[in-house]
Amino acid sequence: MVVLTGAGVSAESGIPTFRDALSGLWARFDPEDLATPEAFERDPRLVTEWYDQRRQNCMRVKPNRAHVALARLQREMNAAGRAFRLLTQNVDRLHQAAGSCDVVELHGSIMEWRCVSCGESRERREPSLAPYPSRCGCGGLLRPDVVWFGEVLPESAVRLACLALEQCDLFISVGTSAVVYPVAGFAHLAKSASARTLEINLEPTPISATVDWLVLGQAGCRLPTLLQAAMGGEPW
Ligand code: BJW
Repeated sequence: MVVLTGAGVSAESGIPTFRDALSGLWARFDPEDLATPEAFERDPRLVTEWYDQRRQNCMRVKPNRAHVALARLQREMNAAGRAFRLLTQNVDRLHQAAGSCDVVELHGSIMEWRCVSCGESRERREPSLAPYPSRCGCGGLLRPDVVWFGEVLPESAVRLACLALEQCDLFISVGTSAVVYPVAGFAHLAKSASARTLEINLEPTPISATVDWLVLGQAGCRLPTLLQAAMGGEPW
């Protein structure tokens, strides 16, 4: 089983999505100004401050019922000797906070910051990375270890994702608009491997017409309900 998550899974924890019309980050900020290597080169102060505010928000919030259900699903699948892989585009580390293991972070993590000079990358849990632009001990500029537009995804993450997709017989896409490539192509890859496909989202997306089952609604409500019906046991 392969589960792919996007920003919608963390929305109920209080992390804004990107493309939701009213509350999405891209409704208020231009990604060209903040989420590209060119933006960082142009204005590292603006970019690091914006990402540090978001990092601080990620440290304040808690996993929701969708994160918790996915962590339990992994435990139950593993206990039954079945392979399970969680792929996420989310940078907030809430899956790990809920107890998920070996999460494949396709777009990196906002909790990790990398020095553009010495290359050191590590988790930053300090209350603030001010003054901006944030700097490494070596004096080089720090950047969040996330994947910006035009950058390639981490090779190891893509390799693990492709391996899981080639072998998967059930693919579940939750809370992603399925517009950002290459990840938007994963449902298609799963189908090519003859997997059955399920999508959970508030609204239809570009992959909705091709999935076997589309469930409309909030991930924090729909996922536990579906998993309770499929797996039984204590309420999810
Ligand atoms: C709920 C809910 C609830 C809400 N319950 N649901 C091929 C074709 C076309 C374009 C390209 C292509 N290949 C490459 C590109 C360019 C580009 C791209 O895809 N652009 C498209 C936008 C057109 N891709 C790239 O640049 C990628 N790199 C790459 O391909 O390298 C190779 C290459 C390089 C150069 C040239 C050619 C090839 C890198 C992409 C990096 C994306 N980075 C970001 C920012 C990360 C850092 C940060 O956090 O700031 O990643 S952008 C942003 O989008 C973030 C997300 O991970 C990603 C996906 O968003 P997601 O998770 O789907 O969120 P939303 O907001 O879009 O959707 C939320 C969904 O949840 C909605 O559907 C809601 O309905 C739903 N929802 N509440 C359930 N409670």
